[in-house]
Amino acid sequence: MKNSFLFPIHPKTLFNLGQFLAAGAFCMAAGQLQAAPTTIYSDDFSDGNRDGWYNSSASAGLMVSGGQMVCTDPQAQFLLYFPDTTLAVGESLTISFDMSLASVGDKSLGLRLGVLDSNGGGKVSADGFGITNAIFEDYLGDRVVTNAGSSDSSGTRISQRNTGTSNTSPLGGDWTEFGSRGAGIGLTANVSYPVTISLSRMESSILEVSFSMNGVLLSNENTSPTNFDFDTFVLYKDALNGDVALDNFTVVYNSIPEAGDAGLLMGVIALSILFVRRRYLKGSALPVL
Ligand SMILES: [Ca+2]
Ligand SMILES: [Ca+2]
Ligand SMILES: [Ca+2]
Repeated sequence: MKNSFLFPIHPKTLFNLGQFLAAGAFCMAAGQLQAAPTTIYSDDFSDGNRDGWYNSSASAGLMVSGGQMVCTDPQAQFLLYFPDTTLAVGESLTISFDMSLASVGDKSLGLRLGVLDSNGGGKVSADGFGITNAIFEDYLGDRVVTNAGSSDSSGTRISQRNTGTSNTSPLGGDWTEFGSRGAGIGLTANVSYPVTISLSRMESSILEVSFSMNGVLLSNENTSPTNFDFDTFVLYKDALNGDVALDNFTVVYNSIPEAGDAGLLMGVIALSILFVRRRYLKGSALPVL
């Protein structure tokens, strides 16, 4: 066979391989348009443990009971740290869970949900950290505040957290609002509601925050976001509401695969093979590498 020593693979085989790699490069490039969901935290509390959750009050106030996590503190605040996740353009983070209240109070801003970033600051590592704690001063992120009841002029609001020495409550303090509706969410006691909070980086400087619960959907764009990375979820409820129970808690990162480099490499290999095949079929000498 011609050039069998220098060219042990038949050129037609290489041509087919070149086509295959070119197709692979195209598919990987196209794959960049598709976000791939990865669950980075999940707990249905069936194991009896509240892994990773910390309570602002004494440990006994936050327990796993009946396959749910229940907080019996009148003024409840508890948090979870999940893997620090930075959103690129096109990526999103979705936090989903089921939530119920043993009784529903008509309290302005009486239910608060935050998706924050510890921002290089400290992290709580034990229960009893309090409603305020200096460790939270530099936390960034977003919150939804609402009235678990329905009649409330303060309504439901989405805001971005500002840092500062006075900002020692993770869900109180200084916030910049970018979305609202003029009513609470009208929960019924002892009904389990699916809750979803999604943060989507639409453009380099646009973060869309969406909140869904009990038929209420609030979705607004923050056009001056101060951060795109998150590692903390925190929930606060006022004493006018009864015990709060969470279940089926998940944090899902919808990422865009970093396929650009691999796709480019495959494309270069494919073109090289096609070039070699063309030179070979013309009877030219193989390129010296
Ligand atoms: Ca668990
Ligand atoms: Ca459960
Ligand atoms: Ca971070």
